[in-house]
Amino acid sequence: MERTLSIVKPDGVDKNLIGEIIKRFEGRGLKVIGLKMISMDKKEAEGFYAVHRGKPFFESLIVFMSSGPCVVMVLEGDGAISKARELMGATDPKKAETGTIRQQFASNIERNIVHGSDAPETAAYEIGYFFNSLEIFSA
Ligand code: IDP
Ligand code: MG
Repeated sequence: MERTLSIVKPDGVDKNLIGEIIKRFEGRGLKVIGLKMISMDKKEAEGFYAVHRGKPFFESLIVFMSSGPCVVMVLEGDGAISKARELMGATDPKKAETGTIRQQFASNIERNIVHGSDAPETAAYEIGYFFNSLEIFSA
């Protein structure tokens, strides 16, 4: 069993894609074991994306991620990290496989609808960033 942190980003919430995205994760056999809507200020978004500090797209990414509410969720299942990322598609929607969330719905490489952790260590950090143990419901 593995856990991953996913976010429906502000553009995904704005486009009414919360249900669509959760449906795809659940349809792939991933269990939603934590879920909430939040709104990050710039400091909170910077903390979440700290690994990207210094990159050319960092400032713009922080403005975007703090521009409106997000839905954050913890998903659990075998291979949860790679399954979620497969469903999301590549970071750049132009390079994302047909039928993936980003290929179908994303506007551009920044406004790409959804986040998913990329490794067990980052998943642990990202889950702990938004959820405490009382907010996660594992079988
Ligand atoms: P990922 O979300 O597919 O894991 P990362 O490389 O971790 O991609 O980048 C984090 C987020 O930063 C992306 O989802 C996207 O919103 C934004 N981003 C990444 N690369 C670029 C870029 O080259 N231009 C603008 N935004 C970017
Ligand atoms: Mg990433």
